[in-house]
Amino acid sequence: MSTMYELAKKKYAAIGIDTDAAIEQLKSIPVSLHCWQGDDVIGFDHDGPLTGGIQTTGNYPGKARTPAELMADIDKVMSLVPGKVKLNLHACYAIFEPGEFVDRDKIEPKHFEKWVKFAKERNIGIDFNPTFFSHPKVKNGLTLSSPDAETRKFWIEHGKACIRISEYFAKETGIPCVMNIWTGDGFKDIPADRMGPRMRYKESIEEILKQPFDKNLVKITVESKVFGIGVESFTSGSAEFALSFAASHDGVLPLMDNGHYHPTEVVSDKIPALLCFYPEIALHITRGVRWDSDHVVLFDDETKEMAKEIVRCNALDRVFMALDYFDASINRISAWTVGFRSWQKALLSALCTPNEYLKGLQDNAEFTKLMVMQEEFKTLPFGEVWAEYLRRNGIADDASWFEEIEKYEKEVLSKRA
Ligand code: RNT
Ligand code: ZN
Repeated sequence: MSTMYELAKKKYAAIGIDTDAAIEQLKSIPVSLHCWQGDDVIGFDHDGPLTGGIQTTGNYPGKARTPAELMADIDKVMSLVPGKVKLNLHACYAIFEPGEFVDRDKIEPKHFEKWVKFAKERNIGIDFNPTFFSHPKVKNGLTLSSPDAETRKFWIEHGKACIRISEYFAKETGIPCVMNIWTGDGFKDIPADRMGPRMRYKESIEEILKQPFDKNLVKITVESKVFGIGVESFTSGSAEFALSFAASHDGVLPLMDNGHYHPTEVVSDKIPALLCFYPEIALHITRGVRWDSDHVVLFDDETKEMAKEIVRCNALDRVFMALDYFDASINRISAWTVGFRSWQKALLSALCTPNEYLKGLQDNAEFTKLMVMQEEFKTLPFGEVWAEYLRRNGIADDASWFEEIEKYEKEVLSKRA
């Protein structure tokens, strides 16, 4: 054990923190790694661009073009991050046989067999997302909330197919699958009817939920969003809509993406509010810069605050954590790696915070001391605990991971011209 870590451990022990226990605990907590950082949210089931309320920017060379490339890239990331990975797939990442095409309302578990093999070989679980965007059947910007019955039907069938696939993932891997419903449905300009689309959205999700499934195996979540690119004035799946839907439907959980609120709202404050009511909740962890820009997650204040809330609410087993961002302007493997490591850092830092002691100060109204101590703890030698966590995960404890990426870029990514 390094002497530096030994010293850090003592410092933490003095404030009642067992850093060895924190390290052990974090090792077993799954965090979902989004496959879509690897190819700018394109997938394999269509040739067109990304459309429907989200946007990637940048044209950094080397994006994955095939399932084999994407899997190799995910492997590279997994070799550079500590902690327990779960794989997050989107329906548009279905893998067809050469010459085969199956539309989204008809996809089956067999189109994800290769992903299941990939997950099983790595002993990881899979989360899933129906893809309600980048498709010709998005009619006038609407899917499940469209006034056109045929359009709604197509997307309802897609949702049901995705529940069947999610259940297949859970059964095959032995790990429950979180299936998240997000649509970009909305309007660019002021609508004349706000309730109609929302009633249709509600009824459509209810139709999807008629697909029988085991609620212990598949966790359905509904993700809200305040606005999107091209849907600045109205979204069907607003925050109130998603929360109320989850609250009133058995087995449905709310999913909060921290890029999906007004810029002065913080998800860290919403986490404990929802935990008062829901047995489980889900998160998309991202970094919005002025808008839902999906920048790479960093070890910044709000990221730390979200992790702190999960830990101090004793809710690590009640919050499904998934990364969700896509930066196409920098090396994608690096984007993935930095984001995953940042969230791991935030969790470890939260586990190394004397939360009970600080709560005590708050309850005793010792607000001066609370501020003083919170500031004191910020400069504890956390870097040494993080380095030890990396070592115990078999990961280099310095920045050499980036050299690996530079090498991979030279040898693999640069050849994908
Ligand atoms: C979009 C939502 C959604 C997507 C993924 C790809 O704003 O955050 O979660 O990012 O489904
Ligand atoms: Zn999201």
